[in-house]
Amino acid sequence: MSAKMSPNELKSIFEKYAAKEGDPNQLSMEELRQLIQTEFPSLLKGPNSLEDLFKELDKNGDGEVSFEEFQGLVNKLSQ
Ligand SMILES: [Ca+2]
Ligand SMILES: [Ca+2]
Repeated sequence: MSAKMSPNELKSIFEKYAAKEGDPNQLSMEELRQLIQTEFPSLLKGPNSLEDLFKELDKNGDGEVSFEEFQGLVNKLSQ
């Protein structure tokens, strides 16, 4: 596996955006949008829409993305 980011970098990015609104430990759709557009804009250039990405990351379907769920993004980044 060749993730470009260390777990610490990923964690600090997650916390920066997750704290913007609502639960500071969960990313809402809007927070994820800001995170992706700012940090990983290349993820939205392919066939994936933000909604597809959000649904894919939100494994338990509660409408928010936890840090554990967010780590699924690492797999996409290393593809
Ligand atoms: Ca939040
Ligand atoms: Ca979730």
